[in-house]
Amino acid sequence: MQRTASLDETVAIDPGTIASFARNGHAVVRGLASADEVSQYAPAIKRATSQLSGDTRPLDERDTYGKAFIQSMNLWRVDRVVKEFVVARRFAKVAADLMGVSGVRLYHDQSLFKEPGGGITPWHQDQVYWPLDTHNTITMWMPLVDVPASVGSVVFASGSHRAGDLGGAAIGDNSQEYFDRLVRQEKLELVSYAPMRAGDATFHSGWTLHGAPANETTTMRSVMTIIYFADGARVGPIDTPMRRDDNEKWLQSLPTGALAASELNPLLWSR
Ligand SMILES: O=C(O)CCC(=O)C(=O)O
Repeated sequence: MQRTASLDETVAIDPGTIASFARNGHAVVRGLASADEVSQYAPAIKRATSQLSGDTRPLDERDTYGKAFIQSMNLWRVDRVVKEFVVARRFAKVAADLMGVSGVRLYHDQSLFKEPGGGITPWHQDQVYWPLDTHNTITMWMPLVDVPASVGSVVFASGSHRAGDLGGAAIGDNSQEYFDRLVRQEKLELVSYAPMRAGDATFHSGWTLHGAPANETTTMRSVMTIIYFADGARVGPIDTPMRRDDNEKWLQSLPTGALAASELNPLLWSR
């Protein structure tokens, strides 16, 4: 299909959204891509997701994390149409504007397809996985299909990013139990932006506590995400097996202290 969309055309984000992101650690930008633009990229994202998806077991043979979604990563490396979507200046500029930084690099992309009957996404904080020495990290989460309130769309704990590492460790049954208790004890405010239209996008900070309910519908919740960090950030401590694994996969094993700017981390937006 000849693509007419130009995801390099940028949009302005209103100051209220930027302030809300700083305060809460999450925000929504409705209509960041049009339905027409999404339809020009979704087929390639779906194909690459199938190509890269490792776990082909039926849902009932997977653990809690495995049931949450089909997860495929760095799709931009296998498909040039997906690459256009992932390196889009429009998305990267919003990421930079929300964090208030002058440039952003790619950490990695990932598609998260919550299957019909797929389970909860356990509570977690992304940055426990990331060996980056900055708090200026952000994920764009964009559904490729309309997501009604009955499908698992992300729930964010407002303000949780300000505390940094809350101690819940890796995503799974333990993090779910740990953070469920924390949410109740601390009476954290929970926010979801459902329902969402294809092309709406949420953004959350690397330390924002989040999870998602199960998908109790018969429709696949197809979502594409892009993770960015502030240009100039350095590789942080590689102090856990998870961070070692991430360092090898997304930062080409750069050592602690090096500029986080490997071949896999192109500069996607700079003022
Ligand atoms: O899509 C989901 O269910 C969870 C998303 C998520 O954890 C993330 O994008 O960091």
